[in-house]
Amino acid sequence: MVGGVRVVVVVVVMVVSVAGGGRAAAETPSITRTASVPLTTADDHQNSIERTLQAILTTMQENRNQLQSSMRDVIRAARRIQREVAELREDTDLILGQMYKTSCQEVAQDIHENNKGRANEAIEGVYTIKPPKYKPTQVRCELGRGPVGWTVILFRGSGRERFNRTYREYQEGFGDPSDEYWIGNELLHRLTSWRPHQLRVVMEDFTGEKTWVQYNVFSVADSEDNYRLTVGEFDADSAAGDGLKIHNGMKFSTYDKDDDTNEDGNCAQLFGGGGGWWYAKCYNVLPTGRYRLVGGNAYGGIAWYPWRNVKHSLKTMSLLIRPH
Ligand SMILES: [Ca+2]
Repeated sequence: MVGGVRVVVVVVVMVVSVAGGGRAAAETPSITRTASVPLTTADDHQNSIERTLQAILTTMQENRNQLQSSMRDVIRAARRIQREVAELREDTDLILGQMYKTSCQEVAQDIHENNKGRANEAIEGVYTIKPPKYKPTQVRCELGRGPVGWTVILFRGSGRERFNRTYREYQEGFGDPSDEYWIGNELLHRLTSWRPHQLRVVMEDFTGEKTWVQYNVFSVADSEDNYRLTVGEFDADSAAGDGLKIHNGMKFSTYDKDDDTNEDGNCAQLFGGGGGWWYAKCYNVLPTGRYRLVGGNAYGGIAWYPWRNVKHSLKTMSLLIRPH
């Protein structure tokens, strides 16, 4: 704005006259009047506006600075809280870690030490374990006479539990650790990624014949990798054959999540049992199959090929793991 500008107020008065008697309307020419406002008054008015605007701008700048400063405080506080929460989590993990054993192997070692090295009876029971960075969880332990403890990750043998479950349920685990149950894929990952583990499978058919196999490598990947199975170093002394060969390297699939290598369908849905498993195209071994009260001759039951025909349901099956 330049000082001394003449402020002119233009008043335009439009007078419209309407011709009567149904004739078309006619416009009367506009009359323009101009009026001068005294210069000093206009300058004062302008200065006042400028002062007001300046005051508003100053206030806005102050508010902006204050807001920026508050934002910085909030960000600093949020970072501090994040750090404190992380420390608290670590502390909680440490405290819980002192309260619970990390695996059935540690439970066995603890009992063995309390017995001052004397051999204890082989026992089986439900214990609470807590691997690092995972919640305390009840699991079934099979403890040997020496400092040897196996964690049961699956048991079949009563038919009381339903195994056609969702991916989410297999992830979390389900069932009763003192009876039929699945330990949960997330816990399996935590246990086997923390330390190298071996796997033992013990099974029985309906004639009462029993057998076992062992693998010296067993681990389960994280959820990002769909809990992919790594199983190997089959123990040559095993009493039955290597059924898990085709399952090695497979992702975990359930009836609601198909990650098998069968392009023609979802193995978990195809055989009527609906159990989740590391299906390939589709299976030689199926511990999560349908529980049948007799061996039978149908797909979808609890199976271990090559010990028994893949259509021959078994009476019991336990999967156990141990760090080594
Ligand atoms: Ca498929």
